[in-house]
Amino acid sequence: MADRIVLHVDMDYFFAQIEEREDRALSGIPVAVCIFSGRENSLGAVGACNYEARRYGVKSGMACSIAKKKCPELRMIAARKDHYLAVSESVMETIRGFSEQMEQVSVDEAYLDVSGKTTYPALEGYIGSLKRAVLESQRLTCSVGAGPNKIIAKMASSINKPDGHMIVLPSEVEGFLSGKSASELFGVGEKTAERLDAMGVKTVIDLRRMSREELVNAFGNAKGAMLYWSSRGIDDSPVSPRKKEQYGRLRSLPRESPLLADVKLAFSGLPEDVLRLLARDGRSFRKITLIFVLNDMTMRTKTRTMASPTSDVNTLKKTSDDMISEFMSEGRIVRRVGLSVSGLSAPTGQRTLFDF
Ligand code: TTP
Ligand code: MG
Ligand code: MG
Repeated sequence: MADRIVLHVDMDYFFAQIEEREDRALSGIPVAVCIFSGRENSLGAVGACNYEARRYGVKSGMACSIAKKKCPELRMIAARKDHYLAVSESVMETIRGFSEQMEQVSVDEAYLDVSGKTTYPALEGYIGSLKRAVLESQRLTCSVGAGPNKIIAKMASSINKPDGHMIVLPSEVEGFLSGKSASELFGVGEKTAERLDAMGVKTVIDLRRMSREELVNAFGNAKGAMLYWSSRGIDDSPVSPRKKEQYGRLRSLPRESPLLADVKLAFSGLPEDVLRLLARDGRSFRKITLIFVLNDMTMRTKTRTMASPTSDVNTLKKTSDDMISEFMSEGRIVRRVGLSVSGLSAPTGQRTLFDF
């Protein structure tokens, strides 16, 4: 079988980069997006921070109070989760254009199997086009790792971050892994790394000296086998598309406009389009998100959650209409408008508008 080509795409400092994109005053200064647990008086934790903040030792997961101590001039911004999810959806749509064999694995990363789309000699150019497409359509940078399987692609994508890429050819896999410590190997978390360390296994090369039986005895069947194969760079797990978590569509206005009527006209038909996709997969939704791209290319979102799941077109049209009117009353100039539904479940009733 010919070698596969798998890409792992990961957005750079994702939540913080979105904030930076939408507020020019943030570029060049240390920025962190803080996530609050929702409990009253709870102290937030850093969800994302830009590379300027990282120079001061600020990291994801760190308490915001500690981050502020490490970097007193840190600009802290409260997370806008729904907005990041809407941006994530647009990013994933762009990436999907490079291969339908795509598996989204988190809000900001996805694997793509591009074996039929390009070749190793042409891969540099292919990755360049993908990165350019994301930059041009979203004004965001990402980093890409490429190799013959998911493990190698994932490990490669973080090496030249931010806005970088790394290709590991099939012939280079062995050398690529040989320089790594065991804790850098995909699938080795903190606990596993500690246990390996206690067994005298510090590097991937040490790990390769362990027999499969020894690893299975220490870590159980699944994990033991995984460590055995991944230390050799072998992984045949497929890139498998998952069921969608949201359905959406965006549309451009013929020209940017401050008028409610123009936005409503551009929006017309979107609820039917989105529900048709939903009905095809036999699902219903609870959450409606409207997306507005403004004249300065910044993006705004509005979200409303229904009391119960629905797939009714009139409910979706009426609610969206109210949300658009509310948004346009704030005096915005809009270039693109979009709709996305999420909070998906199986359908509530048998008949919908699309059952004919
Ligand atoms: P990551 O891809 O892990 O990190 P990142 O995109 O911020 O930075 P990098 O350039 O190193 O890829 O996570 C993606 C987003 O997920 C991140 O922007 C915010 C969110 N997140 C949290 O909310 N909490 C966390 O602890 C982590 C790790 C991420
Ligand atoms: Mg990222
Ligand atoms: Mg990520």
